[in-house]
Amino acid sequence: MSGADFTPWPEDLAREYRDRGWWRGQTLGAFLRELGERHGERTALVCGERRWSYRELDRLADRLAAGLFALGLEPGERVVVQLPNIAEFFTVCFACFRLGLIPVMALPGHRRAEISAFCETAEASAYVIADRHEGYDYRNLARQVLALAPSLRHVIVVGEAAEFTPLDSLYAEPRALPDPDAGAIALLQLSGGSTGTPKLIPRTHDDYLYSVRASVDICGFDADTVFLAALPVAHNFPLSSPGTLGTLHAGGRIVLLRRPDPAAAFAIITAESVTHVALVPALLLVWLEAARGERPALESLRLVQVGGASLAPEVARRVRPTFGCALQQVFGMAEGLVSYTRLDDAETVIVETQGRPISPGDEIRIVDDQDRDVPEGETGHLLTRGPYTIRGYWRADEYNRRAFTEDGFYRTGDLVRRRPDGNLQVMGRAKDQINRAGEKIAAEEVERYLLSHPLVRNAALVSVPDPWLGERSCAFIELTGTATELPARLALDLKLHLRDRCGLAMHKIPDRFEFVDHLPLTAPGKVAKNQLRLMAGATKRSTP
Ligand code: OOB
Repeated sequence: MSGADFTPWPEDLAREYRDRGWWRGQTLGAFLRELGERHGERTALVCGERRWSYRELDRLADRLAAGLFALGLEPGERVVVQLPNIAEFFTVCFACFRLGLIPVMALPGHRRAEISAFCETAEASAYVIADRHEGYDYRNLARQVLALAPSLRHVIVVGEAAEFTPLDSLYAEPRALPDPDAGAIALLQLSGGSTGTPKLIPRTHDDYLYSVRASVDICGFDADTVFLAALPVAHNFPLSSPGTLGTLHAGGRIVLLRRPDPAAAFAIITAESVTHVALVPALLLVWLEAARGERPALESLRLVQVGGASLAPEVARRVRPTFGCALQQVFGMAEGLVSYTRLDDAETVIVETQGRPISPGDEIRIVDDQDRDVPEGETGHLLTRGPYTIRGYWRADEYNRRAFTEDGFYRTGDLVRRRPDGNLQVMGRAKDQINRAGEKIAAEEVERYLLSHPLVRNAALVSVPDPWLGERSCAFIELTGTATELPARLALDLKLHLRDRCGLAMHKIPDRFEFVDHLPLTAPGKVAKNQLRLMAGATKRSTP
């Protein structure tokens, strides 16, 4: 693999991480093998009516790895995996890990723009989808993506495959396959990003498994854990913090939820005696609201983890009385660093802070705009490096020079302060991103697509506070002289442009449009986004 695919940790640090037992030289494929042997007939996974034991999961991964090998896919090749919360997500990922194929963790909401960008950046050889999910036909998406991604040789479908390869046809007689190198890339996570094109995050077997094992210890997952996967399983939080992989490591049981609406969630929590669940604040709010008045019988719940976006203390305080269980705040990023409040922390710490990093090897710096450390307790930019934080994005040499310091610290783009008790508090964000219900939107990406509309001369996307989603997006548009339509008509036209012509995921379509004669500029001539945020807060909505 070329140096640009993956920036390695310096050799002396890598040695230290191994010496301290953090990196154990185990691949994710071997991890499942060990679990299959240790937990055999215990239930690993519940998906609707299906219940798979650890042994079955292990065996299915072997059979699918053999089938992918027979298709001609070779170690190191990339596979874009876009599946809802179904059991096949795990057979596909573990089959990839066994074979040394690298899954790219796409989310169900991604559409042509995102998937074709992942295929192009990763030079993906295969794309795995479900036939339909939530009324959307992914085979149509695959047809569009195929036309744009010359590297794609296979589209593999869970369910009705149409002209593509049915996943079920690939289960073959297991064959001996060489175990990949544990220091190699296991998977490519997606960055929330702040640039025009999505960035891919190379995570190695060694570093990813370390974060999973250490998270299990911190979060108290054990063989009695029944983890409800309510968020999209490919996301780093429900996958590894400790998430589904942590549940497997602990010998517990994963329960997959296809749609996280509270009625379905509460029913399955009761039916399966769910003990742990990971939520984003927006989803927590919906669940809290649904549980209002009549407290649902959720006696089995022991821990609700909340992360991905800022959780207001007044909302955090409602968790214990409403659900009768503990809360844990999780501040993490797909690039690596994860910070947890601890289970035995005082209630005020759990409610008011985002906790402490996983590892003694996590290095944290809080700095000003010139990269100088701010005085203890003050707010600054969070920089981090450590045994499970990447040193560079996948094939992004130029961007890496900005996103990392010379000595390898990742610039998170988050503004934090550290309290005297050592707990971090997220105070805001310096990166040009909108955090909409935990889904990250890179402003520049949406602006680029808006600018491709013939009536748009300039565009800027900013966040607006929202009581339910945390943040909504508002697009400020400077029109070319020729536009004569009414604002509502123009807004609709722009939405359709983004969705249909650009093929952008729905969560990136601006929630609101404002049309202005001129975008305000700062002295150096950049769009004054702070001013736009104030304007967005002050103006009434011009379009529904
Ligand atoms: C998680 O990962 P990503 O990659 O989707 O997003 C990372 C960003 C952080 O840099 C921060 O801006 C924001 O999401 N964030 C939070 C937060 N947790 C994440 N902002 C405020 N409070 C929090 N608790 O979102 C992620 C990955 C692993 C575990 C948990 C979350």
